[in-house]
Amino acid sequence: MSSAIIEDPLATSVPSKALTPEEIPAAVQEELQATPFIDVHTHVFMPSLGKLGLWGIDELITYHYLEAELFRSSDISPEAYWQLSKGEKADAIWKALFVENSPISEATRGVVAVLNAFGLPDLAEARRFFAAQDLRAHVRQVFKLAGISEVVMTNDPLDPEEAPLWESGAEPDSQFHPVLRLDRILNKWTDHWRVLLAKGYAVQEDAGGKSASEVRRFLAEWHTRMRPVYMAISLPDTFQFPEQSVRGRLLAEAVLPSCREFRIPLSLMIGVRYQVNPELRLAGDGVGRADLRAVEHLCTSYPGNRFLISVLSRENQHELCVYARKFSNLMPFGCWWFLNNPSIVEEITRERLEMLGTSFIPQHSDARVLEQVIYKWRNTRRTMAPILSNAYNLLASDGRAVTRLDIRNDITRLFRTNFERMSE
Ligand code: HDL
Ligand code: ZN
Repeated sequence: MSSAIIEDPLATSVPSKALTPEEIPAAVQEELQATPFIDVHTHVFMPSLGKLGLWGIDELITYHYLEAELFRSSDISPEAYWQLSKGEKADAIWKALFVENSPISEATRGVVAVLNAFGLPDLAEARRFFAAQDLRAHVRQVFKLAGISEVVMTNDPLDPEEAPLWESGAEPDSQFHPVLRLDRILNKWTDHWRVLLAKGYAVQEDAGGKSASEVRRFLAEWHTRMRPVYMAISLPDTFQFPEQSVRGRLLAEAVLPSCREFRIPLSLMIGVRYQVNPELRLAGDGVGRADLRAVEHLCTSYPGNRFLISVLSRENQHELCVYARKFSNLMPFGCWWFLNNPSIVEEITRERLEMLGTSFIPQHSDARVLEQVIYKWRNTRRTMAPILSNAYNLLASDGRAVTRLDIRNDITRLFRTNFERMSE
């Protein structure tokens, strides 16, 4: 993990005098702005992974969040839409969501914010600008505009496009941390066990026999190759653990011991109802309330494992906070996917601060297109500022002086150290 780029607060002229209630909001804003964040879950890729990485205006506009919104504001059918080229898809979305209607949803406003960040007046100018960019220089500029020092990727060792790039030695990048994503193994074993078999792992269709130890060998080989900062899986709202299933067995006998061996967390993102509308493809997933007793069992039965957990249902958030109070090996993170909207982020973040203090990770971007980090982190800072100011004003009015150093240290813990310490 790269060291924090913020200078030692004590070495700067950060005053440790008590702030007045009137001074707190500005201090919070400034410290949020000055602290580079770690983005703990994204779908962006380091430049050495080539075309896997999505960036530029046509990718921004054809983000699956916007594709879902298109079909509510246009007569085009999904079937017709999928026949279009990337540029034609972007044109259709731009017309429906940005010209014929005001782009006031979270995802449409995000594109406006990115265009504004680069001073781009329209789609044509934006296309010319992005076409002229050198990717590596552009990444540095985008991270600077987003106020992030590094991102965590999502890397799939069974993706036929991505795996060969790692196997042929993709150049690592200190600003892009790899993650071993396990959905194809744990959720889609029947579709993928033969790929492992063909690679020389003695696995079986029922995941019996040596399958678990062979999956563990596979994970060890990819840990050596990729050096992931954690392993991750997305899970349905029906997720149960323990469970007499392939997923239950491979989690218990391969993934959890492997994470302990390599001293890296396991990230569980729970609550997806996959493909509730398959016509929308990547935009077709929904949300369901999960039974978090599976989390309770994992944290209780595997005290040597550390869990990064995000849940997709708003109704599960309070339970997750309560579980985090019971288990110090549980780190709640982010306001995931359908929750990443200011109205819900505020509710979730306030209850986390009230119940957990600064012992959680408030947000991740889940960015799929590079430049999305610019608006997703602008929005996070904008939503966080009044929440933190309110918390500090309550603290001050209850009798504890608040200094700028307190604020800086808390923000550093929330957006950097809580994550960095998960992999120590
Ligand atoms: O499984 C995941 O990591 C989710 O974040 C999905 O990628 C989802 O489609 C998404 O992009 N959410 O923001
Ligand atoms: Zn994601």
